[in-house]
Amino acid sequence: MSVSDKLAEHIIKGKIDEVQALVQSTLDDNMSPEEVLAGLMGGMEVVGKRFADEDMYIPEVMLSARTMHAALELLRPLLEKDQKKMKMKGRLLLGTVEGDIHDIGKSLVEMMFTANGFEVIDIGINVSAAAFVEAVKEHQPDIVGMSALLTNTMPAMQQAVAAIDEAGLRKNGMPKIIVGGAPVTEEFAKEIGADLYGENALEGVEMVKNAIA
Ligand code: B12
Repeated sequence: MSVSDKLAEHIIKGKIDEVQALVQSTLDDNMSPEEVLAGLMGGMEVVGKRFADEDMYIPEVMLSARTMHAALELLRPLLEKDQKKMKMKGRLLLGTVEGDIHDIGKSLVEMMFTANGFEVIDIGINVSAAAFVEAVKEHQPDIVGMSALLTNTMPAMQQAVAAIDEAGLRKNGMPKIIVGGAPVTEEFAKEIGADLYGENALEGVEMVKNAIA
């Protein structure tokens, strides 16, 4: 079994200690953090499929999610290591929208933006439209990022975008609003008045870099 497959298997089986030990040893063996991440993501993909097929249930999926977070924490310092040398590119305010508690994708977005020289303010999960508005007032971000993983929380994303506009907080095209998450599409992003859409965390970084360059 390849190292990537073993990493994936630990995620699927929710083996926190084992995944941390393996991540550490593969990094010590000079496997790149990006390759390790790809192996871990492979595991989450299988979890997603098994969940959909009712081959895995919520408690097991939660354990896999916790395992993924534990593994990501080990990658964080490596992915973010060059960040201090960079001039800050902008401030991203990031949250998962109201009704939604999925946060693994958001964590990746947070890490990728930090790794690329952005300051990230993560306001967590289940963030209401009003809480987004308050946070925009408080932190004055250059970019607002919203994540939604459930089809039925996509309207909350629309409400958050509308609330920011209604509060008069998006003037002259700033802050840029970027949305993402498995059910979100570029078309939906346009429809709700978001500026940008990223299919994944890295694409999100590229979209934002181009938009605020
Ligand atoms: C893990 C998981 C859970 C965990 C979450 C734990 C946690 N801490 O996050 C738990 C068990 C709690 C959970 C609960 C539920 N879940 Co769930 N869950 C998943 C699962 C298996 C994986 C999600 C994940 O972490 N993927 C890995 C990450 C890396 O991917 P990602 O989040 O998509 O992020 C990537 C991109 O989307 C993007 N991205 C994400 N956000 C953003 C934001 C920006 C700005 C940008 C640019 C990019 C971006 O970048 C990331 C990659 O780089 C998915 C299956 C799937 N295929 O997605 C189901 C899934 C999302 N869940 C689902 C459901 C139905 C539920 C529940 C309603 C189940 C229930 N009956 O209670 C509850 C809802 C709870 C709630 N209110 O939110 C459905 C949603 C169906 C739908 N379309 O509405 C899915 C698709 C499973 C399925 N096939 O049925 N879930």
